[in-house]
Amino acid sequence: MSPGAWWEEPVHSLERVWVGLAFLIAVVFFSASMLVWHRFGSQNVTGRAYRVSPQAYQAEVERFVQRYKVGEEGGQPVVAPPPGSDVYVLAQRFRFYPILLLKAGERYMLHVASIDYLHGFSITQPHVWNLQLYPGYEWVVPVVPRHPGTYHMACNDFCGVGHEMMLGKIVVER
Ligand SMILES: [Cu+2]
Repeated sequence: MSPGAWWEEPVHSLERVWVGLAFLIAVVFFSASMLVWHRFGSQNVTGRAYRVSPQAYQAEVERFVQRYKVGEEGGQPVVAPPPGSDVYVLAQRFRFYPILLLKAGERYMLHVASIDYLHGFSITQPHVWNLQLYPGYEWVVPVVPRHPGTYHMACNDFCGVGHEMMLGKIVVER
């Protein structure tokens, strides 16, 4: 070892301890964020998207509405699907269709698609359901609406004159 070459000295045992501790903390935080937070956190929902034609999707939504319709509100059907089932929302300029009536704490498979242009589907609090609806693709997202209340999803992708009035409704009952 040449004189003054500190970098060639062996690592001190305390330094090994500190490196080990830092590594352990990194592992703990990584696990907490990737495993625990993903399971219990209130971040945005995740799902899969499949190719679908506007006609096929519209027909599917219509079947869903006919099957579980329980009423009407402002010219829109109110649909109450059973817990555990597939539920459908269709987006088009400038509305979301139909109105959903869901049970708090139950799991649903939420299908959402646009049948014309690019739209957004955004509920922010307390459920974070934020999806971009690219025409030709159908989102299938497992959701559990935990909090009873009335929620309005807004279109958050500008889609033309009338975009600002594009609001849908989901009612979550106890
Ligand atoms: Cu829109």
